[in-house]
Amino acid sequence: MRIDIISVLPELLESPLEHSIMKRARDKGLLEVHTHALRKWAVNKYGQVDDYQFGGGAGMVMMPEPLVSAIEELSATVTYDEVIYLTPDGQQLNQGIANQLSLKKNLLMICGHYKGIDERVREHFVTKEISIGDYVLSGGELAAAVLVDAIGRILPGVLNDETSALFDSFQDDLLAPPVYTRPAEYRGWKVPEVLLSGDPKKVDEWRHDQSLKRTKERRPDLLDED
Ligand code: 6GU
Repeated sequence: MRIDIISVLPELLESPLEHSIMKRARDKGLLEVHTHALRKWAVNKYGQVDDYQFGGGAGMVMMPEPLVSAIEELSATVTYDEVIYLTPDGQQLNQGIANQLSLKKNLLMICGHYKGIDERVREHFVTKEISIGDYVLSGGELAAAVLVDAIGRILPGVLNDETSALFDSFQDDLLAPPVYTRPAEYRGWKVPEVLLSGDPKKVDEWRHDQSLKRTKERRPDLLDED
């Protein structure tokens, strides 16, 4: 998969996508991420990409010209399956959306800043708008990093057995069960007996029960969705 990201602050995106599982995905050639500084398409030599909003009010708006120039230049060599704008008023990201997007070949992401981007770019170029939750971030970059991570880690071949996504919280609409490692007893606190039993069927049953219990207690909304 190839992901291109347009941003006024591409530096903000780089570090989170250069380590751990994202690094592995990129090193294996399964995920290609290209960041693009919007200022490259600025309207003047001062690097201007934003302006005051019509109608008045505090806060700048990202101008259409730099964004459209960037989108059109990138689209000349790559055919994007989706042009995604990261915005707090978008559809809230969940595992299902990440799963769907992980099946695409090329994605273009646009990070907003200030008051956001000119509405005409949303109307004419953006095909999907995504938020990562009901709170406001200072820009779309961290949200884009979250989205790339959520997509990148489930690309076929990225995770191995040890890091398998199959048992993640949300992958089956249930929260993950509790996990334990050595020592089997620490300060008198014991690991549940069943996990030491060596009986894989019993372990699976226990984990499923724990997942259900945890989901009922913490996220009952996940159980009555369908
Ligand atoms: Cl995608 N952008 C910003 N600026 N804030 C957010 C967000 C996105 N998702 C939640 N809060």
